[in-house]
Amino acid sequence: MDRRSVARVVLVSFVGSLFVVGMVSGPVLAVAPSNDNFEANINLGSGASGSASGTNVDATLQTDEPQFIPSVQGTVWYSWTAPADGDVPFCVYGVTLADTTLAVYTGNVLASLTAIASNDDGSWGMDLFSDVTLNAVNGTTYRIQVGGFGSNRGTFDLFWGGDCTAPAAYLTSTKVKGPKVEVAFYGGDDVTALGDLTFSCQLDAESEFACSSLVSVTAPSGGHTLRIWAEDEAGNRTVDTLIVNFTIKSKKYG
Ligand SMILES: [Ca+2]
Ligand SMILES: [Ca+2]
Ligand SMILES: [Ca+2]
Repeated sequence: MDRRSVARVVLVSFVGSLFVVGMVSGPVLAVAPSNDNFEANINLGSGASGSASGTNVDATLQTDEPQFIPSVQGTVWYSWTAPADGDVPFCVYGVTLADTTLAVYTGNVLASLTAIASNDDGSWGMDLFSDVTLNAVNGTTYRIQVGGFGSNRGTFDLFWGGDCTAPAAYLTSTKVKGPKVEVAFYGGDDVTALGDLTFSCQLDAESEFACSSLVSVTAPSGGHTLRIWAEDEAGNRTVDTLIVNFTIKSKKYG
């Protein structure tokens, strides 16, 4: 066998081996996010505010990993160092991740972390996303654990240091009295104190007006819609409009 033939045999054997390796390895294996493990956390730096996009697809729980509720699964990790003393909100919103969890710890060893704050479903609203407010201490490094509730996996956005989201407006009661309707409502927000929220109302297609609970409007007989929005101190406005449908029945008010 001349040198060229030997080279050809070697090449064919090598390609054959690759093929066999390919056959043996079978389907593409799941690849966990780079920050699946606590020790490989992504450093967010020490900015007073910021955001990061991530995923917990194929993320796992480690041995000795803290779960603030047993349903915390599929976790990924971040670190952030406080640039000053003070309250700093952190929130995580799912993009394709339907039900998030969020917990913050201090410490350098997974098995002996100190829990600082945690949340499953937003403390200010009624969604499945998560937010906490850290009473941050200048120079302290916080370990941030983003997870999925149970089997929930997907992509998410993590925010800190700002007013994370728009407030929500909720209905308490609706009372029709003759030509008037009285609507009681309240708001919820992640940062702004409830007493500092402002509200706008709109009857049917008329102009918006500043309002507060209890709002009373007069309308002719027939069906009507009152729309209500809340606004927080950062100017975020309710995404899901509170819609109150009512009917003025008395003909003498028509
Ligand atoms: Ca993990
Ligand atoms: Ca949740
Ligand atoms: Ca807000």
